[in-house]
Amino acid sequence: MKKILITGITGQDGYYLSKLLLDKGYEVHGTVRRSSSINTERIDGFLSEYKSSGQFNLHYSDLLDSSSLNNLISTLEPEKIFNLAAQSHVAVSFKIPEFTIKVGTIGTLNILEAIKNINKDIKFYQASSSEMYGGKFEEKLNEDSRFDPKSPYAAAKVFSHDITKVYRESYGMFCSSGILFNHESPYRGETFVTRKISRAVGRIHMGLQSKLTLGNLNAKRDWGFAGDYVDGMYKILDYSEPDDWVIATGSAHSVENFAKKAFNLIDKNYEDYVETSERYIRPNEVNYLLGDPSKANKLLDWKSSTSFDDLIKLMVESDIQIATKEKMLLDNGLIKPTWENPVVN
Ligand code: NAP
Ligand code: G4F
Repeated sequence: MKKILITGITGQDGYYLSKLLLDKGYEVHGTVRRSSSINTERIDGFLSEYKSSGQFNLHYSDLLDSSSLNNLISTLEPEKIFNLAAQSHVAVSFKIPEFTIKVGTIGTLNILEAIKNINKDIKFYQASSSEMYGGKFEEKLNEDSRFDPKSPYAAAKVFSHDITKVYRESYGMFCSSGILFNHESPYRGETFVTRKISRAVGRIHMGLQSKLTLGNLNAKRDWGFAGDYVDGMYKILDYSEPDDWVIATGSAHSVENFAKKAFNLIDKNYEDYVETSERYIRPNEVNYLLGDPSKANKLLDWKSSTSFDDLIKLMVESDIQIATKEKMLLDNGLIKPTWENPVVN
């Protein structure tokens, strides 16, 4: 069975990519960080489903621990490595810049060095980001557009994007970057804006929350479905040549529009519930991100297949189910009431 290593397997994309690869018959290995509480919630289902077959395996590591990465890569010699690990929250990157930058730069370098020294045939995928563009102008962004990072997170991603290209060109290694625009799902972290909204809509629907506090409602993003985007990641490493690829839908919407549509699904007017606070305004805002995925459409035969409205519906319906369970546990005194708005960023 062909082996794949995924860093950041416990995250949103780690879940969807694992699912795709397990369905294709790969032996999936992922790195997890030690934490004081269990952080494998998204992938626990795979752990039990593939326990006896050994098709799904987790290993302790950290992108900043080159010894564990070297041991793991030399022991497994995977066919491909998907580097999804990052401190991926842009607002948080202003609060913990040193950690965000170390993981987002040295972390990537550690893997590239390990591949170079252990087996140059291992294919490498770098999770680059549309944040690298900075979003100052209302333009469609492609693989040749200029980077203008606006946060420690984005600056680190630019470094990793560039160093991936350096290893590709210097050592003939198969190193590709997917410049992914925002992608969301019911598995999205609760402090990213789309999930923060869908979670609040679910809780408001069940009478568990009364207000939703957001930051910049005018920011626009090209939002797609994570399940579609991991297919793009797979196709990027399956292509004949290593390269850089934009993965996006080609449409941008405002945060306000996302909120309006999400509240419409529970027959409520968002203006009655959404308030704004300076607390969620970033030191430097990325106002507008719109991707041009023509190259991936044409050469990878990849396209986003979930509409904006369907994505919102998927997320809201899932969060109504979660809020329904939460209410039942609360009503039976099995959990304590949480504070009104359970998310911090
Ligand atoms: P996510 O849900 O935040 O997952 C991030 C993953 O990285 C988690 O598994 C996390 O582990 C792990 N991680 C963090 N620091 C680490 C470290 N020092 N060593 C090893 N692992 C570490 O992010 P995502 O949405 O799945 O995104 C996946 C990747 O794509 C990230 O690199 C992100 O920056 C990039 N990206 C995402 C988007 C998007 O819209 N989702 C768009 C473009 C690019 P814990 O669970 O232990 O925290
Ligand atoms: O959901 P966000 O936090 O995502 P952001 O900053 O675009 O970053 C995400 O997408 C990137 C790809 O472009 C990834 F690389 C990155 O790892 C991450 O997955 O914020 C989206 C927009 C921002 O303009 C933000 O200012 O929503 C605005 N916003 C308004 N109110 C808010 C809020 N964002 C958050 N997180 N929380 C709010 O209350």
